Amino acid sequence: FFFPQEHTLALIKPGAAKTHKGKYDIMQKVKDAGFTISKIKEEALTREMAAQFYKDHTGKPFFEELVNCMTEGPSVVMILTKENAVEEWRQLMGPTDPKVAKETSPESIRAQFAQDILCNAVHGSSTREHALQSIECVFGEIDID
Ligand code: DGI
Repeated sequence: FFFPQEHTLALIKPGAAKTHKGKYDIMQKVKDAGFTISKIKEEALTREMAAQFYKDHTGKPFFEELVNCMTEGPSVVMILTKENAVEEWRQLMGPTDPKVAKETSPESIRAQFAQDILCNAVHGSSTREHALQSIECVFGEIDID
């Protein structure tokens, strides 16, 4: 059988990446869920990069705080590869609000690792198009299998 592989950009936000448990337990969950980590690096996002990730939220009341939260320290940035990776990574992340995540998806990363709705442990691209743009923004133009 041939399953077409898809790539997504996944990120462990600074608040979670600064703790050993946050970083390594989240990466273990990624592997247990069957994703291949095609690229990984630890890097502090610039405000421009954070604004690009969240361009759909430009102008919202929480936008500045969101950019602050994303740039307060190093993030772990990964390209994850799997069939249907964009959607499956979002499922593994769980709902944006950790209170909702704990109620509806207790196995999700946000249920287990999020501090609050803004510093909610992880980020993932919402569409294939956003994934390609964010991958290029962080890793430049690269070839991935
Ligand atoms: O893709 P998600 O991270 O699940 O959610 P999103 O793309 O709708 O929002 C991006 C980030 O913006 C999210 O991780 C946290 C923040 N955010 C979204 N909705 C709210 C919010 N922050 C606050 N304070 N209130 C919100 O309603």
